[in-house]
Formats: sequence, C-alpha cells, structure tokens
Amino acid sequence: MAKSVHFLIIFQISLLNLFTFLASVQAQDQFIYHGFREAKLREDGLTNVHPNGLLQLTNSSRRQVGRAFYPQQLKFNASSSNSSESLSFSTYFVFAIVPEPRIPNGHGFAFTISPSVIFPASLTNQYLGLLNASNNGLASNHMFAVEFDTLKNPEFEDIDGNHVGIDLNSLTSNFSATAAYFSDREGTNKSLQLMSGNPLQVWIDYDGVKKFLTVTIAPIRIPRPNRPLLSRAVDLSEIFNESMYVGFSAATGSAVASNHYVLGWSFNKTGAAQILDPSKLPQSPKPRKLRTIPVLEITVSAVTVLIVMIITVVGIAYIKRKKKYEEIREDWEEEYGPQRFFYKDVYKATKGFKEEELIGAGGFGKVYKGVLPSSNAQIAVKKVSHNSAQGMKEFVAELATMGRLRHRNLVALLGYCRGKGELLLIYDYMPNGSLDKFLFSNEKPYLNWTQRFRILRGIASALLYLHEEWEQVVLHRDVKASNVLLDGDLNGRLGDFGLARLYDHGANPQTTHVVGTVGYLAPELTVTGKATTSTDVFSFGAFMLEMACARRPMEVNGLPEEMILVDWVFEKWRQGTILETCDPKLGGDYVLEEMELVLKLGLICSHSNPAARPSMRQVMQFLDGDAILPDILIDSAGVGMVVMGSEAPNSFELSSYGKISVQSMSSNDSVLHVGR
Ligand SMILES: Nc1ncnc2c1ncn2[C@@H]1O[C@H](COP(=O)(O)OP(=O)(O)OP(=O)(O)O)[C@@H](O)[C@H]1O
Ligand SMILES: *[C@@H]1O[C@H](CO)[C@@H](O)[C@H](O)[C@H]1NC(C)=O
Ligand SMILES: *[C@@H]1O[C@H](CO)[C@@H](O)[C@H](O)[C@H]1NC(C)=O
Ligand SMILES: *[C@@H]1O[C@H](CO)[C@@H](O)[C@H](O)[C@H]1NC(C)=O
Ligand SMILES: *[C@@H]1O[C@H](CO)[C@@H](O)[C@H](O)[C@H]1NC(C)=O
Ligand SMILES: *[C@@H]1O[C@H](CO)[C@@H](O)[C@H](O)[C@H]1NC(C)=O
Ligand SMILES: *[C@@H]1O[C@H](CO)[C@@H](O)[C@H](O)[C@H]1NC(C)=O
Ligand SMILES: *[C@@H]1O[C@H](CO)[C@@H](O)[C@H](O)[C@H]1NC(C)=O
Ligand SMILES: *[C@H]1O[C@@H](CO)[C@H](O)[C@@H](O)[C@@H]1NC(C)=O
Repeated sequence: MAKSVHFLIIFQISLLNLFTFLASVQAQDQFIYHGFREAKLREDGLTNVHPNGLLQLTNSSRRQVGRAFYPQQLKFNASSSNSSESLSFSTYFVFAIVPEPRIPNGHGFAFTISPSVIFPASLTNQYLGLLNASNNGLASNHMFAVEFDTLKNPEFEDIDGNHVGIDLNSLTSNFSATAAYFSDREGTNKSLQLMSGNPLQVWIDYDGVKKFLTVTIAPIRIPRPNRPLLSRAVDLSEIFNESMYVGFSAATGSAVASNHYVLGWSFNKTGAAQILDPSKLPQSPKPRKLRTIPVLEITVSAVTVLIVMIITVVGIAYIKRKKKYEEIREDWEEEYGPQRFFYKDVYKATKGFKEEELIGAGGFGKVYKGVLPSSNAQIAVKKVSHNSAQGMKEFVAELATMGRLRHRNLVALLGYCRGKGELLLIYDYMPNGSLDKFLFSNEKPYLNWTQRFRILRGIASALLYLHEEWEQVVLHRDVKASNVLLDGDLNGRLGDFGLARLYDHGANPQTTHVVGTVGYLAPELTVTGKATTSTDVFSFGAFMLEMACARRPMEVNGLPEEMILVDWVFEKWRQGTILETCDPKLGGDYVLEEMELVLKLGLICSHSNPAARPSMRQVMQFLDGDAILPDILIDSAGVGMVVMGSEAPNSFELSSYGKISVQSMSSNDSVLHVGR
C-alpha cells in the first residue's frame, strides 16, 4: 500500500515534470507575439496591455516603472551544445516611444535579460527600473540590457539623449551609438529619433559560440539593414545564469515621462527571430501633434496678448477720448442750457481742433472753423485758454446774456462750452473773414466806398443796439477793423463783443491792463481804466477814419506826422485838405458828402473829452443823414472847436484835438507797458 502510494506520488511528480517539461520545450526557446492580448506577460508597475494588444510600459505618470517579462525562464547554458540551451539568442521587436505633449521626454526603456523579474529597490528615472545606485555595476546583477535611452545622463557617461547602448550589469553602457540605421539603398547611415512616436524595429542577435552581439534598428517596414548599429564581441557567459527571464523595463523621471510601447515581439533561441507582420501589429497612438500644440498655444497666447493689447489701446484711446471730450460742467451752468454746447460736438465739428481748421489767432486764442454735425451749420470756435475758474461763473452768466443778443450786424454768439482749462465760444461762421484783411492786405478784394459806407452804418447800428437797444447796456470794448467780420454778402458784423470782460473777471489776474487795442483806446480809459459807451464811441471813431483812409490808427513805420491817424486827419482838415486823407485806392470814386461826413465824424468821435463825443445814436443819425454834422471850428491856437447845432441832441463843448495825440501817445505807452 505504502509502496503503491509512493509510486503514485513519484508517478504524479514525473507526470507533472513531464508536463512542465513539455510546456517548457514548446515555450522556452522561442515565442512570437503580434500584440500581447494573449501573451500573459509578467507585468509590473504602470504596464498594461491595451485591448488592441498594445503593450504599454509607462504613461506620463512621473517616477514610475513599467516592466513586462516573458513569464518563463529561458535556458542559457554555456556548456550545452544544444542550441536551444546555449547562450545564443535572437530577438526582434517593434516599439514606439510616444512623447507626451507639454512634458519633457524620458527616460527610455531597455530590453533586458535578467535572472529575476523582481528588481528590489530598483530606481526609476535613469535606472530604468533595473538597478539602483548601490548595485549598479555589480557582477552579481547578472543583467544584460540593450537600452534605448532618450535622455543624456552624464553619470552613466551617456553619449546623448537618443542612443542605443549595451549594458552589462550596469547602466553605464559598455558601448553605445546614437540611434541610426544603415540604408542599404542609399548606402549611408540615417539618423533616427527614438521618441518620434514612430514604430521602430529592433534586431538583437547573440551568437553564443562566436560571442558576438549585434543590435540593429530601423523604422518599421524597412527591411533589416545589412549593417547593424552595434556589433561587438561580448562574452555573456559570466552574465547569464542558467535560467534567465527576458523582457522589457522602462521608467519615467520626476520631471520627464514618455509613453513607452511595445507592439510586437519574437524571441528565438534556435534560430533567427521571425520578423513580425506589420499589418498584424496593434497601432501605437500617434503623438499628439507636438508641433501644432505649441503653435496653437503660441497662437492662443499671441491672440490673447493681442486682444489684451487691443483692449488696452482701445481703453486708453477711450479714456483719452473721454479726456479729450471731458467737459467741465457745474451745477450753476444748468440755467444756461440752451447756450451750452457739448464739448464732444465741438470737438467733432472742428475735427479735433485740427491745424487745417485753424482760421486765425487773436489776442484771446485760436479760432477754428467747424461744421456742427447735427445741423451742418458752419461755426467759428474761439478757443480761449482760461487757467482759472475764478470769475468764470460771472463771465459765463454774461456770455449767456450775450448769447441772446441778436442783430444782423453782430456775429451771433451761438453758445459756449467748457473743456479742461479752456473756454470755447461758438460763433456764426463768417465766410469772408475779418475786415482788416480787406483794408490792409492784398489777399482780399478791395472794398469800394459804397461797401465801406454800408459796413460803417452796419457796425454803428450794431453798437447802438449794444449800447441802447438791448435790455441792458453792453459795452463792446474792442471795436476795431479786425473785430469786424464780413458775412457772405459783405455785410459788416461786429464780433468779439463783451469778450474783453473776460479780463475783468480774472482770466488774467496777473495783469491789470486796459482792455482794447492801441490806437482805439480812449485817452481817459488809460487813466480811469473804466470802459463806457464813450470809450466804445472813441474806438468807433478810430475805426471810421481807418475805413476812410485805409490806414491803421497808429502807423509806427509811417512818416512822423502821419504816425497817428487822427492827428494827421485833423491836421489836414485844419489845412482844409481833409479829402487828401482818404484812401487813394478808391481813386476818387466816392460820395464826397459821405466821405467828408465819415472823416469829420471820425474826428468828433475821437475827441479827447468823452463828453464831447456823440452817442452811438447820434452817430447813427449823422450817418443816416437824419442829423447834420455840426461845423468844426478852428480857433486861432489851432484848437478845433465843435459847435453843435440846436438840432443836435447834445451839445459839444470846445475841446482841443491837439491834446489827443499827446494822450494817445501816453495811452499807448501805458498799454505797451502791460504788454498787450
Ligand atoms: N465768426 C468768425 N467767422 C470767421 N472767421 C472768424 C470768426 N471769428 C474770428 N475769425 C477769424 O479769426 C481771426 C482771429 O479772430 P480773433 O477775434 O480771435 O482775433 P482778433 O480779432 O484779430 O484779435 P483780438 O482777439 O485781439 O480781438 C480773425 O482774424 C478772423 O479772420
Ligand atoms: C498611467 O497608468 C496608470 C496605470 O494604468 C494609471 O493609474 C495612471 O492614472 C496613468 N497615468 C496617467 C497620467 O495617465
Ligand atoms: C549545462 O549543459 C551541460 C552540458 O550539456 C550539462 O552537463 C549541465 O547539466 C547543464 N546545466 C544545467 C543547469 O542544465
Ligand atoms: C535540446 O534541448 C531540448 C530541451 O532543452 C530538447 O528538447 C532537444 O531534444 C535537445 N536537442 C538536442 C539535439 O540535444
Ligand atoms: C545567478 O547565478 C549566481 C551564480 O552563478 C547565483 O549566485 C545567483 O543566485 C543566481 N541568481 C539568481 C537570481 O538565480
Ligand atoms: C539596491 O538594490 C539592492 C538589491 O537589488 C538592495 O539590496 C539594496 O538595498 C538597494 N540599495 C539601495 C540604496 O536602495
Ligand atoms: C554607420 O554607422 C556605423 C555605426 O555607428 C559606423 O560604424 C559606420 O562607419 C557608419 N557608416 C557610415 C557610412 O557613416
Ligand atoms: C526560430 O528559428 C527557427 C529556425 O530558424 C524557425 O523555424 C522559427 O520559426 C523561429 N521562431 C521564431 C518565433 O522566430
Ligand atoms: C562592461 O562589461 C562588464 C562585463 O564584461 C565589465 O565588468 C564592465 O567593466 C564593462 N563596463 C564598461 C564601462 O566597459
């Protein structure tokens, strides 16, 4: 019984051995895998087999290993003459290292023959999951590896980051070469990128008798190159134990990682390993377009930057625009609504105060032409720089009043608006510009007497309107040829009324000079500084003489006796040759009575004594012929005397014209003093 049991046990063991033996005979000297779905490899770490049979050793997980080994040991017996037990082997496999976008690639993988599939305390990174720092290089490792290294590790004396090396017990390769293949057709070496993502074929053949190793690589579908990449005499008898595992090991680093794939594998100890049929191999994933992704990212970031820049620029432009359009509007201005313009409209009307729109510059500031976008009305915009808000309220109140002044011989003040540090006055546009250009420059056509007389009467009626016909007395303060503008029909229009008041309201607090223009200033004005209707009349007198003689009230460059117009005219009148003073360009083509009237009335208005000057109403009556100009008498001392007739509303008292010149001179001095 015991015997039979013993036999049974022996039999069972033998049977078991037989099965194991049979299995090993079939399995242990060769195998071939087109994909690994059925392979049942010994997997370790990240390794997994995809449903399509693709063997993935690692993915982009950091500091990981992935290993896959043929499950059974193979026999490597240096003493055996049986080829299936000898040291010789041949293997062929197809792999792909697919880079992971945005992750630097590494570390590579190794075809490995080792006595064990357990690699205790082995390291990731450059150790490829095979060894560690303390056992690296030890003969006891019995490790053979062909490394496909995609990162240059100086500590292992790597030649570069794209090489194939033979590692014996160590990760410091005994010899290595940059990945390349010999093109039989072209007869040259062609470089290869191990981690291009493209499948590569590998042939590793060891002849145990000749102790010679060759490693050949090539892109897939290319016949095995005649010349291997590596070929060297290597004695593996000390490396291989009798039983060894064959397989692959890969690792990722702390910052680098690649997807390491094996598509198919054949191994043969009795002959050359079979080449795999590429069509039967699983597809490795295409690298996610490495180049387009950064391109996309660059494009996206560039576009983002561009958008941000555009937004910034637009924002700045908007702010600038807002600043440009920024208007000052205070509560007290509410009641002046109708006269209040929007700065934006005025800005647009003048095309942003463009230089081309500039039509002139006067004492108060630049004047721009413009067209109101809303009504297409032509406007003239006077830009008065105003650096203090002081007095602005009063002045604007006055402007609003002036805005209501309407007379056909006044340039209508349409309104105003306030920007930063400036006041904008909006007037009707006068296409013919200012009168002085007609009188003193050759650029404008000459005005005949009829036109001049009509302008004089027009301006006189405008002044009368300001002085007496408006609900309150408005002083012009700066009557002169350059403030008379001509409309399309050459009608005279008095402009700039009341603007001189801006000075009174502290626009220019550092100067307290008399407002007005040299030559037009009544003598008493320089003494009292107080403008009256009479000072306006004085200016109008100077203007009348200017029109008749086409000479400026003060001609600094003229002959000494002709320097002051009123003195010269008076002198000529005293000599009884007053008509010699009239504009020679008229060529005598004028109405004698009118000319005389204008010259004499001009003299009378220029009287040094304000009380002796007529009012604008009287001036108007003289000009209209509704009143007869009184005779001007000359006394023996050469002093002009005005004797007003009884029909005259006021009587003029005797006065000296001679004084005028003296006082005019002194007034000039004082004015020049203050720099206007
Ligand atoms: N409403 C207007 N229409 C057309 N042109 C104008 C108008 N207002 C002014 N101008 C032009 O702008 C120029 C400057 O005008 P502005 O009244 O500022 O200066 P000015 O009269 O010469 O000097 P001041 O400021 O001392 O009176 C004028 O010579 C005239 O040609
Ligand atoms: C890598 O593979 C392992 C195991 O298959 C998985 O757990 C891990 O999430 C994967 N990592 C990445 C980054 O895909
Ligand atoms: C190796 O081969 C020799 C010669 O054939 C044999 O004697 C020896 O037992 C073999 N060793 C093993 C471990 O199989
Ligand atoms: C070689 O060894 C294998 C098993 O290892 C055996 O099946 C085969 O018969 C042997 N061949 C020779 C010629 O000895
Ligand atoms: C390999 O062989 C050596 C002696 O040749 C032995 O010491 C070692 O344990 C063997 N390794 C394994 C893993 O079997
Ligand atoms: C290296 O590995 C060996 C065995 O593989 C182990 O005995 C040793 O402790 C390891 N060394 C370190 C530093 O981890
Ligand atoms: C090709 O490469 C091999 C191995 O690196 C080298 O020995 C050989 O000289 C090279 N041949 C040519 C033509 O470059
Ligand atoms: C191994 O080599 C033999 C002899 O060349 C061949 O018949 C066989 O197909 C090969 N097997 C593999 C898996 O390569
Ligand atoms: C590689 O081969 C092994 C076994 O032959 C030696 O022990 C190592 O010294 C050798 N290493 C290098 C760098 O050549």
